[in-house]
Amino acid sequence: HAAEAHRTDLMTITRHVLNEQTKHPESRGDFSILLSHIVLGCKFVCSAVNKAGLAKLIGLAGETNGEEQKKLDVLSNEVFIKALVSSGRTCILVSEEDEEATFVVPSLRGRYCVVFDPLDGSSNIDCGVSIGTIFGIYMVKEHGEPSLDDVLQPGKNMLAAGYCMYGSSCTFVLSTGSGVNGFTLDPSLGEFILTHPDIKIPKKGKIYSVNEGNAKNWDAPTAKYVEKCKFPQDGSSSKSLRYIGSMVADVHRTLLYGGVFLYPADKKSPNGKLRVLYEVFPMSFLMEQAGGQAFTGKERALDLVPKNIHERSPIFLGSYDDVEEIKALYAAEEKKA
Ligand code: P6P
Repeated sequence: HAAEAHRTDLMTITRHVLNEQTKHPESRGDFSILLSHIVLGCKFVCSAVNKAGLAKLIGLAGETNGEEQKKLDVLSNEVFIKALVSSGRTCILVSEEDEEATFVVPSLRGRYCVVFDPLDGSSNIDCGVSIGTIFGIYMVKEHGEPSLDDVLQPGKNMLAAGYCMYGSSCTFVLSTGSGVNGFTLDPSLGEFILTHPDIKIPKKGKIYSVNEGNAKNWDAPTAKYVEKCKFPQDGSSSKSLRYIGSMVADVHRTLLYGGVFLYPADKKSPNGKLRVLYEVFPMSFLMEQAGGQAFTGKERALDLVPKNIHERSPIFLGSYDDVEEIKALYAAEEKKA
């Protein structure tokens, strides 16, 4: 009967969020409405990505912010901006695709600020590697006109964060501050169904995930840690290297299987490559909510206060014990300095 009940008791993402909202009686359902618009955007991108190869949607759409843009990037960004503005629940939007933040017109303004990368890892579209949408949600600070201050908040102030991975299936992973849950799109229903309740990352893992091609530019603690993964001195077996080069895919594997994902600083890019607001913060938020942790090389990632909306930061995230080892190596280096 349990299996039967389970099959007929469809826990959709909408129902799940409504259940969560009961913990916040003060909310007027605004968050659920906002989330339903993010989910709508993800459903659109999922279908567009799946058709990309056929519809020849891909192709270069010119250069901006230093990276080649594929049409799907631009399309996805427009869909999310329009969905979020029309939700009537947002007031500032920051997108990886837009140099400037979007300030919503007063008539459609709400209390939430959304930071997002509409299609992270898009350089992988052509070869069929999983890519994804990453987002974080802040509450606007109580004051008059919305300003960039409302989005230049430390990641620990986020109310919610998540990603949607477009791969063999479409998986939506979300935390609203009380744990992490995973939902899988059932295309026949057009609904995300709860498939990974209360995800917890293993305390220690056997996988490390980093672009070894940057090894010549790493600082000493990172170099030492990776060396330790490959040639453990304590007789333990070496770790496996898994690196997909698409953050959502690498982080999703880390969340489910354990281990650690690193995008360190290096001599060429002293702040690493990944963006604070819509890559580092949401993934760090999820890792902490799943019992893991996230470190920048200097501090807890969620304590960082960004100074500009496209700021980058080094990031070490994943299983609690693995990140502890990295923190110890940086602390030892600090002592020498
Ligand atoms: P690298 C993809 O372009 C991305 O922004 C992330 O999704 C990914 O983790 C990272 O860059 C990969 O960077 O330098 O290893 O190719």
